[in-house]
Amino acid sequence: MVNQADYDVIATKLIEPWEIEEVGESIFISERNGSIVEIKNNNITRLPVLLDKDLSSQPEAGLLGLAFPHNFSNLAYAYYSYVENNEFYQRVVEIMRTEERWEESGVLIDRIPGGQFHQGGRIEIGPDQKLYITTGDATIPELAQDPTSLAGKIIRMNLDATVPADNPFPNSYVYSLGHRNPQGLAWDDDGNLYATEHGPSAHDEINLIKVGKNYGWPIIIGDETKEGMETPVVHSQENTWAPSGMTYIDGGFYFASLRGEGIRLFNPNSKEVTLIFSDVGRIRDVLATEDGLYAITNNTDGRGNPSEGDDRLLFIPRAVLQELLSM
Ligand SMILES: [Ca+2]
Ligand SMILES: [Ca+2]
Repeated sequence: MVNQADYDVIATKLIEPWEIEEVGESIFISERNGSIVEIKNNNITRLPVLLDKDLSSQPEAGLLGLAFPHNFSNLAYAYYSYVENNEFYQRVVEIMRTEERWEESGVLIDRIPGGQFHQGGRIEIGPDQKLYITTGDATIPELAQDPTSLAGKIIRMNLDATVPADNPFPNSYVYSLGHRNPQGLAWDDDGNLYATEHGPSAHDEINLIKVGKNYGWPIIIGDETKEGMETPVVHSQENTWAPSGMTYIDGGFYFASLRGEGIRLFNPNSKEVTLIFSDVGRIRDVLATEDGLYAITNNTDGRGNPSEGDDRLLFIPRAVLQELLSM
């Protein structure tokens, strides 16, 4: 376990933070109410994001995923939930930074189904420079098995919003299907993609995502098997992790846990999952950098018990992680 003395508090009073990104000297954090916080050389600035649609305040919704191209100057990508004619949707957009704010400047994909719960919302640029997006089943489980629906999928697109020529289904963004509510994506050094997924009452999953495969929801859960469907690499059995963001460094996958309060380490060789950090409440996202592991708590969205200074950005040095891995 990481001890109290082994981590630092980098920022406090974040408001419903969702995702962490690092660009150059800056750490960016999305906040579900529609802001982006930047932390640079101990300075914290918060800019509003001007969006073309009315941000949804449904549970688990709002301004969610963020991704930055490697040549970032002022254009990035974001995933957000919105309301239109009393229907809930999500879209992935390009956002542009100006002096005073961020502004929506283009739409990459629209009308991803939203619902009462299960909005997905993690977006990451993969080692192949494609944009990967997790979507939830929007609380309509059968949509996850419908290859024509964008709900309950992992989606893959080019950064110009076209469909990659090597996607598994012709003219489709769908990369894998049969997901309930995946909220974490990370690649190992060999380019293997793993995803976390919220299961139905426990049975939370870590899946090795292979192109075009079906991950079973709502037909199989836990250890169940079925022809043509993938069983998770590991799942939480009768326990609850409520896994959200995931990251990879030095041979280990680290993932945030909400109801299972803390950070867990998934070892892809042993397939073991170990709680390595706790006692700060719910954790929404983690990000590994050259220096170590950043994590954001998630205690201010009504489902947690906020402590003084919540929500907070925490940092665990890489040497502390390496010591854990060697044990
Ligand atoms: Ca991201
Ligand atoms: Ca599954």
